[in-house]
Amino acid sequence: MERSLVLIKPDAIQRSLAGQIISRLERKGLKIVAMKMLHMDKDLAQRHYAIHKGKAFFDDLVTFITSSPLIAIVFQGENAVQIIRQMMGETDPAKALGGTIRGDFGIDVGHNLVHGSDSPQNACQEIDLFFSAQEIFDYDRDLDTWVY
Ligand code: IDP
Ligand code: MG
Repeated sequence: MERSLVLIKPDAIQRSLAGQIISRLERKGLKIVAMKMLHMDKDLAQRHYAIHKGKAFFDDLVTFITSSPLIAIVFQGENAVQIIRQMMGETDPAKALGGTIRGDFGIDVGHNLVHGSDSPQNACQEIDLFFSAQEIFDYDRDLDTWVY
């Protein structure tokens, strides 16, 4: 079953939107298999966003993501990566459709509330940055009979 790394970013925590964002993903049927609150340090931020190194917004991005604690979650489900990207909406909240997390709650591209992995392969690498194997839970939910 596919997994995706979701970060409830510092702006979402500061604005008390964590519960609503997690709830949306949970209600979709996605299963939480790992979760922790942490304050990202510069090293982890630079590794997580390594692909953006050299871009104009990189320094601001690292400053923002390390500015305050966040919640890291591994969600599991069929097509979890694509489903979460759709539910997040476009990177720029000004362009994200209503009904998406960024479309409903955000305004500025630098404060877009949530991260979700963009491919199953990147999801595996990102999950490894945040969680050890022992921190990821393998368990059954009775309701999966009704989700799938
Ligand atoms: P994504 O989060 O939708 O995958 P990416 O292109 O991977 O978007 O960019 C990573 C993060 O970098 C974005 O979520 C956003 O926080 C930030 N970012 C992207 N483009 C800009 C920009 O033009 N200005 C400021 N921040 C940006
Ligand atoms: Mg991305």
